[in-house]
Amino acid sequence: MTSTTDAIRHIRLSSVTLPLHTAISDAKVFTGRQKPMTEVVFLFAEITSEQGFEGVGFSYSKRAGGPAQYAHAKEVAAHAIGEDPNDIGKLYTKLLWAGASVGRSGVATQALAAIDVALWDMKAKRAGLPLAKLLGAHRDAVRTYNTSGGFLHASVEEITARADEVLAAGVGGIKIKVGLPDSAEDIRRVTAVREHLGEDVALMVDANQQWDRTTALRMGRRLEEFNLVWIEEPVDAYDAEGHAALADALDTPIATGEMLASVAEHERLIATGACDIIQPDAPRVGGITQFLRLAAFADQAGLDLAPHFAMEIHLHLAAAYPRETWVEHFDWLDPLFNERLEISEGRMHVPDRPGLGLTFSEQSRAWTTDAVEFGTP
Ligand code: SMN
Ligand code: MG
Repeated sequence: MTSTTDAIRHIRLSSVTLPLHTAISDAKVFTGRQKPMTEVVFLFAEITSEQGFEGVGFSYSKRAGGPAQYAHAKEVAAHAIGEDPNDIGKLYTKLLWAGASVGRSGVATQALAAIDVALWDMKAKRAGLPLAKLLGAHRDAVRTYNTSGGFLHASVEEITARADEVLAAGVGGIKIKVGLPDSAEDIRRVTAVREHLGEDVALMVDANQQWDRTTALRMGRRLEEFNLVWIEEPVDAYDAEGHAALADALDTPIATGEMLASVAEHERLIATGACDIIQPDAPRVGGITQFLRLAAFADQAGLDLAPHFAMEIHLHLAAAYPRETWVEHFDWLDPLFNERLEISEGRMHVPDRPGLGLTFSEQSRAWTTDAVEFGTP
């Protein structure tokens, strides 16, 4: 009879830079607030226990923050060596206090997210279950929509061509970016894409915080005719009251949350009735332990859930949410993993493999810029 307790023997942290094929632009770029995005920096965590169980996890940052997440994780990871990997809440708290001086949100907890995800991956593998089933799945497949083809640097022709490809591959919806300096051009693009897709394909738009409240209301009213699944981040991510006013004024559902860096920041969004659909990002809020707390708040408030990015993690979390959800399809991360997620009939299918069902690829090793190890291999 093996002991019911185990111990963390070894942790490997690595910083991995994923290059993007094309420089990516959303509204924040077209209004000069950000440069086009050419890469995403990942913090990988790989954990091994005394009993030989393994867990993998990741966190990430775009444009800046990746090195900081890696640096912070390096400073606190050693405190997990020797601890029982099943005590995920205890470990999150221990590492949080090890770095308490830098707070309980943002980089401080995004650094912990990679370790937290790896511990949940290990726990599900120990149970021989896909993570979604360990958490108590409500479904084996989650509605999925594609974003990676709908950015503002792409022409309408490129967007519709990519949409045809992903819809043929089984994706169930398309999200395109809006928030151009010329709102008439936004409407032209949305009109053209809706006409191309027809009325039966789910279509969402994402303004990436571009509009002020007045512009957002005017654009929201213009967009009502397109029967959109949601309008995403119409105003500043932290303007909960502004989002709430739009949610009250418009028929089209309002979605937001991706930029918020803690559960506490999302709680305020929920308390003000800021959205119909909440879009948390597990790596961004501190990992799966924090995401599950947040999902419980959202469910209690009657919100729909559509987690942001990181489909490899969020597919499991969305499958375990009581209400029908959406998971966001990006093909960007595919080269990092040996496995591919199965998509068909508008849905992404929870892998029938223990844990997240992922292993890091040789390509991810080639894109590794630094690595450090703790404990004994
Ligand atoms: C997004 C994702 C990735 C890069 C830029 C913007 C985004 C989304 O806002 O909703 O996917
Ligand atoms: Mg978005």
